[in-house]
Amino acid sequence: MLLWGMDQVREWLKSARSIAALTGAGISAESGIPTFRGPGGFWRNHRSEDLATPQAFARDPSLVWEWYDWRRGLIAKARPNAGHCALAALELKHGQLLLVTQNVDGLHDRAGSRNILKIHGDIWTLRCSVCGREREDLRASLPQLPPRCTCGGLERPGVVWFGESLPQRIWAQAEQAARDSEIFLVIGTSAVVYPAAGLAALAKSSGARVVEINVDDTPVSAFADASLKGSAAEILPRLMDDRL
Ligand code: BV8
Ligand code: ZN
Repeated sequence: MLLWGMDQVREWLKSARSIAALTGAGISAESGIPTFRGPGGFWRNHRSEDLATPQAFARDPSLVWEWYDWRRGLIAKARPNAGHCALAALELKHGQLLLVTQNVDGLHDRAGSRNILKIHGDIWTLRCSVCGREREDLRASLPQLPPRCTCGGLERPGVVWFGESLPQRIWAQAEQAARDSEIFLVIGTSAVVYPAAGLAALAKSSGARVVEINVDDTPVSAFADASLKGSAAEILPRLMDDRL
């Protein structure tokens, strides 16, 4: 299958009526946030996937909260990078960009993106595990771990854990965005976590051109129309730059 290069992708983006993008941990790597499966994918010898589960929280809520509090601290010190900013600029310029992110770090928001579907939730949201009350708490380090709700219930991070279903309405919008897209960008994701990883194939089977941006090959590389190898913070600004 013929693979297209940067220039062709830039042309596609200029003429596309609808663009959707799926992002993963790789887009935040250059902001100093460890990815899930890269070298930083471990915390105190725990696999991320073992800590991000309802079972781990039931077993040891303090340990799980120490991990999330550590991640919140890292993210609070981080800044959106050129990759996040390029997507925010594309949304502004194009108006029809829908951003589906697996990241819970909030860096797309801080970069100025607005049309964001957070299919795995948000680390800055806390939810009571008893009454379900949700609140936003932006303090980098929480005064009390685990935090408690006004009802006395344990609060948990407002993220989707492994074995938990994604928020239905947001997921339905993400699937529709994949179906409606003419260009579907797949940026910085290893494409192994489902159902998110299935969006690229859904876009492809709905007639979209799939463009992957990753430093490495992934299962999407096999059917992408363009697979641009390199870092998101380097490639995305160049794709958006019409002076080039
Ligand atoms: C569910 C929030 C219904 C929490 C996360 C079908 C087949 C197999 C398994 C399943 C299946 N369906 C369901 C499952 C189970 C499971 C799953 O997919 N397991 C995997 C591990 C096999 N899925 C679920 O449990 C989902 N729920 O299906 O509910 C149900 C329920 C029960 C049973 C059946 C069905 C819920 C999944 C969501 C979990 N929550 N995050 C938190 O963040 O703490 S997932 C989390 O991990 C992230 O959000 C993200 O989605 C994923 C990590 O993946 P990536 O973001 O891609 O990051 P990764 O480190 O892997 O890769 C980084 C990539 O970037 C690499 O490719 C690298 O090369 C690249 N890169 C690095 N640097 C750069 C770069 N690219 C560009 N520039 C750079 N600079
Ligand atoms: Zn409560």
